[in-house]
Amino acid sequence: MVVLSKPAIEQFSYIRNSKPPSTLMFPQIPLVDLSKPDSKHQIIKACEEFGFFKVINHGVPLEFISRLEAEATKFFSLPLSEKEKTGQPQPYGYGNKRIGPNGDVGWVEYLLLTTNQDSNMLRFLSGENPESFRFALNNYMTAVKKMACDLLEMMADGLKIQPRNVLSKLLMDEQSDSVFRLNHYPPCPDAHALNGNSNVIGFGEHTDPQIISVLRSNNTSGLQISLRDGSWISVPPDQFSFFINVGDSLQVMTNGRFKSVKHRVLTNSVKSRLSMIYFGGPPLSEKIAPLPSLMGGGQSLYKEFTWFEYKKSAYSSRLADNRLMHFERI
Ligand code: GA4
Repeated sequence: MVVLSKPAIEQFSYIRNSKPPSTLMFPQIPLVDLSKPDSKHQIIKACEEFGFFKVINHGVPLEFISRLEAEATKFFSLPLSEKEKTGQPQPYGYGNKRIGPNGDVGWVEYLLLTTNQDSNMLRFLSGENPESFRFALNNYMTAVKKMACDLLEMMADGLKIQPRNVLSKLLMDEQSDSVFRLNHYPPCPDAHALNGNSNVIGFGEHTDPQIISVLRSNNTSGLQISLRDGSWISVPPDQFSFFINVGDSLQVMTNGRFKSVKHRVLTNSVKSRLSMIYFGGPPLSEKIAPLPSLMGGGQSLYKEFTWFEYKKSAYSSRLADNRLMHFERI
């Protein structure tokens, strides 16, 4: 997967978009500076309008980021047979082109890990020095989880919900069903390159099922988000910042006030893209329902369900499916 040749690309022509995607560079992606006193209001606005924003002055040490990036690059440069020792993704492990269990494919290889201590996959990591990979992962995940919790507390404040840890406690719970993903998109030279983005799908359009996702990538473009009108905007890469997605569960907990954002990744025609994503999820037994103070005396837009039920249904869906539809009240 690391060295790509033209015939290899043609072999996987089924992950090509039939027509070049229509993309817009505007409007601007909301930017939240965590060092500013009004950042909680900016977060609320961004979650309502886009379900997506970029964070600067986040407090995650750059050393943790570059250390994990170096370890991930080393891992993806290993021979395929070594990477496969990590185990087939069921759903956790090393995956190549196949995403999920229902036939989705992309021009991507990845490592999908659970962050849950009980079933901690980090012990299966292969490579020359799994210990230093594990160390880098643990440092990075701890710092990013802390930032995700801070953001959720700022959201609770901005929404005037008490207690302020009502959302963050779900990620802090020992049983939190959070996931970590490293995605490597090898360069994909393509005749229809658009501003450095090719029209080959790296990771197809989808929303994230969890509460919040925290993404960091290297300086290679490819990520796009969908706006309400169905158009796609390219997110300029920024290796020093984080990008935050509202997940389906947070959409439900805010009774639709925050929108989970549809996004996708197009491959780059010349550069490799490497992204690291923390998906903050609740414990499996947690009921996912609108927070009472956000109902304003009105009805829940959703039927009641647990995270286990939602996850089970997600794993029988295709990537692009609208997973929340089955849980909406008519
Ligand atoms: C999308 C968000 C996360 O990457 C993920 C993905 C998961 C997987 O790759 O195993 C899913 C996808 C994601 C949603 C629908 C199902 C499950 C692939 C798929 C087709 C790890 C997650 O939690 O949901």
